[in-house]
Amino acid sequence: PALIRLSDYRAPAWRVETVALDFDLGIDASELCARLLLRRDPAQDAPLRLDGEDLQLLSISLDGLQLPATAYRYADNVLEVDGAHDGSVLETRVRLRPAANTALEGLYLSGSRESGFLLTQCEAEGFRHITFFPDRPDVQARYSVTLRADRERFPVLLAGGNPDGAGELEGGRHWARFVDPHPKPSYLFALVAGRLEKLERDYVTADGRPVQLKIWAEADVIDRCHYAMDALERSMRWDEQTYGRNYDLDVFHVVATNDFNMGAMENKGLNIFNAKYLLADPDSSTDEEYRHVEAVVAHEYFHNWSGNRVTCRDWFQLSLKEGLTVFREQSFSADMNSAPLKRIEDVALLRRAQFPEDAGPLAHPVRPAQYSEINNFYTATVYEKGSELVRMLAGRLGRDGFRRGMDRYFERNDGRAATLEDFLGALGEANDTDLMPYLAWYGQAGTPRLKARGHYDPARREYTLTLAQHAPGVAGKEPRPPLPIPVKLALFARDGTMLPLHLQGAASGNLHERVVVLTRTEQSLVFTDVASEPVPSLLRGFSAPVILECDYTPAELALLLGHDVDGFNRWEAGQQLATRAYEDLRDGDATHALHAWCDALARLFDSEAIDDALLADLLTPPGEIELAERETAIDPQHIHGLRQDLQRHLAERLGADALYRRYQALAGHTTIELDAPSQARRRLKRRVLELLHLLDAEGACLLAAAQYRDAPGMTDRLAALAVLVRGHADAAAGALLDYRQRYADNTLALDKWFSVQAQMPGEPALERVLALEKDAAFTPKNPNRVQSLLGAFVRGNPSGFHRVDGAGYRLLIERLITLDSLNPQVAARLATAFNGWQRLEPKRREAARLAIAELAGHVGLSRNLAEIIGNVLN
Ligand code: B3K
Ligand code: ZN
Repeated sequence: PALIRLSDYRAPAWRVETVALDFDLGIDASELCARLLLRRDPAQDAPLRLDGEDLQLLSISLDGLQLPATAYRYADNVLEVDGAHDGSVLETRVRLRPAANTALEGLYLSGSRESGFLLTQCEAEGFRHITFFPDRPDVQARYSVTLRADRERFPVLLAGGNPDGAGELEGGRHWARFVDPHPKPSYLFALVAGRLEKLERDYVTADGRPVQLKIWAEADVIDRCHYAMDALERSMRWDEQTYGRNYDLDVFHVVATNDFNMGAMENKGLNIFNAKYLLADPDSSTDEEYRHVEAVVAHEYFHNWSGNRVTCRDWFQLSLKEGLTVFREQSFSADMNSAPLKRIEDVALLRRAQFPEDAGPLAHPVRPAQYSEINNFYTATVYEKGSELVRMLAGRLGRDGFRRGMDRYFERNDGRAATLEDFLGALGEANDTDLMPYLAWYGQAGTPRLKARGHYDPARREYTLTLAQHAPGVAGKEPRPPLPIPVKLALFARDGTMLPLHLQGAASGNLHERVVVLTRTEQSLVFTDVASEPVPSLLRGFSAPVILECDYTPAELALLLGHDVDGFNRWEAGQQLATRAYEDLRDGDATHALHAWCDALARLFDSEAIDDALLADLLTPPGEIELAERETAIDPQHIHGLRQDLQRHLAERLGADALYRRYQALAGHTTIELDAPSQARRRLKRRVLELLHLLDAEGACLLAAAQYRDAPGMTDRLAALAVLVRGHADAAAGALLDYRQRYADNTLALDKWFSVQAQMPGEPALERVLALEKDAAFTPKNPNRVQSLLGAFVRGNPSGFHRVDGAGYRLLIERLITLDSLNPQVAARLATAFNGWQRLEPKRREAARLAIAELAGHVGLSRNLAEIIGNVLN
């Protein structure tokens, strides 16, 4: 398939000034008349070409005259029209088939024909499935949308923009019109029609605009939208206070659907959410899910400025809106909750999802240079690494400087389709500094490595820290120029206190922490007046998305784990120490790190001073995916076993008595409250129960069964269920049966029932997945359900999926073929589970290669799946 390249970008030859859409909505067939006022770029003489995929064209006219068949051609997803000029009005009528649309892109049906509703999804290129249009983000038009439908079947009619009239029609039909005063790209168009209930709240923006906030959902779940409404209000206030950004329409609609390809969508004035990220109540949502709802509500709301008011010139600039908006959401969540815990969670995600992506055949720069299918580039790299790049810039400019830069960026690019150069340019100019060197970060794939080594000279009381950066190797490419890498650092004395920093050549001051921006391949920093050999705490708060290599001794890491005041780096020291401990066990030749890790955690376990949630995180070693990243002949089952051993050692060191005591103390406080201490207690309780299970499976399963039975909310219930299922406990069957019945009508809760089983470790998982596919509630047509069963298995269960007999791989390719014919986006995402197969141990590698090659040879794969498989194989 053809590759689209950034270097081929040309401004559009034709733009659309206004567009009037007139829909006649029906489940099986909908008709749409689109009237486009066209503007021509006088400098280009290209004919009028509009995108349109699988559209049934009913009629076409130009400037009021029906066009003869000789005056236009529709082939290969392009409609070419003769005779148009600047100011022409093109009118097309098309017929759409929403109920037959299983790809969930364009106009489609959510739920059943009887009670479901119609909705649209246009990003990235879905609008061309709705009508003929220059479907690219640098064409921004003013929309007016009229919806007509049967009143009884479609009582609620919504589109983006402000309401502009509604009324009755003959034959039990009605209409509603919406006009959006803000020009927008086609990917932000949306409509919703059907039977929905709403929650409403009045809001007044800081600049005095009254806004009606309306959250819509099907009747049975509308009561679970209150938390989202609160989160929305918090997000709006925060963006006013932090960035001075106000909402800009009279209404803000948010709609929940069970049938959605991703998390949510920021359509102008009409956000559409996967119900998973909008509904929350204590009986069906975990604490983590509450946090996700808050984060995604904020993310989509923040897009109103970072994405909608200022959009992307082309899809290569996707991170301009996504990386920036993830960063804004992360800052918001840090302000609303615990900043260090949020940072830990985000970096853990980066390492689990983005680092492996960046280290394998699917690696791409934050600004890719080419793609075949843009939907394949909504990746952890564009989102999460993109956010890390913005974080570096924000750190570089400081709070006020970053705000100044963002004000400049919004002001200068409002209503425009911008590029990453526009972003760096505005931030830099507002601060009289050149940020263009950071562009290099956007253009190269791979995670850079940072090597640190320290040398202490007691006679001169000098400590020299040498930092060297290594770009990830790319065969046949010239060496890359060095990147700017901000390194936030501190020095610790051996008693755990922080030393004042006297950095040679830098302005003095009694600083205990500073940021040094590395700009060369290798740089040495000399600290003077250092009384004794220090322990450096580097990259504090994860100040740059790199892999740090520093040859700490286990005792030094234990010191940071015990004393670092940067919550993130404290956790980080523990992670590194745990990784060393893991290697001790793997290589079987030493136990220094293992003892240091267990001892340090045992001390913290008894200390009163530490927050329960942070303690829970400290007691958790890096996950199996992260541990695998460090190996070259990966055997996921072996890694699973070693990691279990590692945790068993820790549990033994903490001791059964202490663990039981702690569990009982935490269990005594069980509530469903969402305040931070209550959430923290639940998190630690879960962790303690898991550790207990490794020491005393029988005893822990009794506790888990009781916890399952008596749980006041989902966090405790699911934690208990997971311990039973993962421990292959006898009591698991009863609890699973109970859960299945209890939540028979609760789609989101049932998803977790599928996931928890798909993640049972080891060989038995595959048979369980096959059995669960036969459950009446399983359907390949619902993305959440597919994700909860197959996604959880292939991407969240390495020891279950990577069977040595290759059965996991064969299952995946069979399912991919079915899924691809229904929903290419879902299939392509699932296929990324093959990433990294080249580093499996030989047996599994060969089994994986055979399976992937078979799939690659299959005819008729979608462009989405073909691109992923093609890249994975290379
Ligand atoms: N912008 C959407 C993602 C669209 C994905 C298209 N395949 C959600 C978000 O990032 O906010
Ligand atoms: Zn986004």
